[in-house]
Amino acid sequence: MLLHYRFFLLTLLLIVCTFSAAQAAFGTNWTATYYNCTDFACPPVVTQTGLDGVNYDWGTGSPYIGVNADNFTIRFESVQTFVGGRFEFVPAADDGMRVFIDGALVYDQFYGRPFTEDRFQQTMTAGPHTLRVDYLELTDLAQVRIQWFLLPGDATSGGEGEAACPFTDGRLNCDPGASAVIYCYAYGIHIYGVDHTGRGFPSLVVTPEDLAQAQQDERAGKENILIASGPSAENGAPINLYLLSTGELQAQAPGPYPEVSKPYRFIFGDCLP
Ligand SMILES: [Ca+2]
Repeated sequence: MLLHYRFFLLTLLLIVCTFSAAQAAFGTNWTATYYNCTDFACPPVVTQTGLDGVNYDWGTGSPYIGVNADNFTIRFESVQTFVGGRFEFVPAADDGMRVFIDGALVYDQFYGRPFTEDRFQQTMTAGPHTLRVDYLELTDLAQVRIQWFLLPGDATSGGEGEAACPFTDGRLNCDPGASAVIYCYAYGIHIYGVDHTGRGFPSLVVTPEDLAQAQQDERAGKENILIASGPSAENGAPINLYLLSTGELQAQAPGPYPEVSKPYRFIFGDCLP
């Protein structure tokens, strides 16, 4: 049934938006383990599981029952699935933090300091990666956050209205100025909204099951079927992926200036198994 979709053209209708980036949780199913010491060399007080994102501001208070208001540490751990590409990570903390990706230390500012937001870049292969964030609070205010954004890929060829863009590590559209980028994998399609600074923001994941359901709806006579929806990078408004009655897929990012929308067409083969 899915084979039918291998030959669809993917048309993107990309509309420029002008608002500030939306906040969102970065990563799912985080585990947080709390310690009443500043070096993790003491028994843990408590462990939380199933947390969405690492984004906390405790002020001068305790982060959890039984945990100190000062001189504590928290170890956040999770496994996140990335699309392949170069990412910018944005760690921020009062006091300090360090970050490990797949066990390798990639950011180390684990010391007393006022709130500081930093940035570092990391190339991620497609698939699951382990993330670990060690957070340190000494005195006064306590805050920790980590975010990551897909950076624009290397453009090679292709253009507006053409299907000439080759796959690059799964990426379908290769226009560095596009307001969304599409990655295509055996386990589904990932669409990232791109904000005005060029950072990619996870928008929606379209699974083979989503596409199969859309095909069922198409056979039932429905038209312009909404397959999936997710937040845009610019203003959090949804990026919608539709199955059109023409058999094309179309992504729409709603915005105030439809006259500047740019259509892109892609051969949708190679996308699904
Ligand atoms: Ca502090």
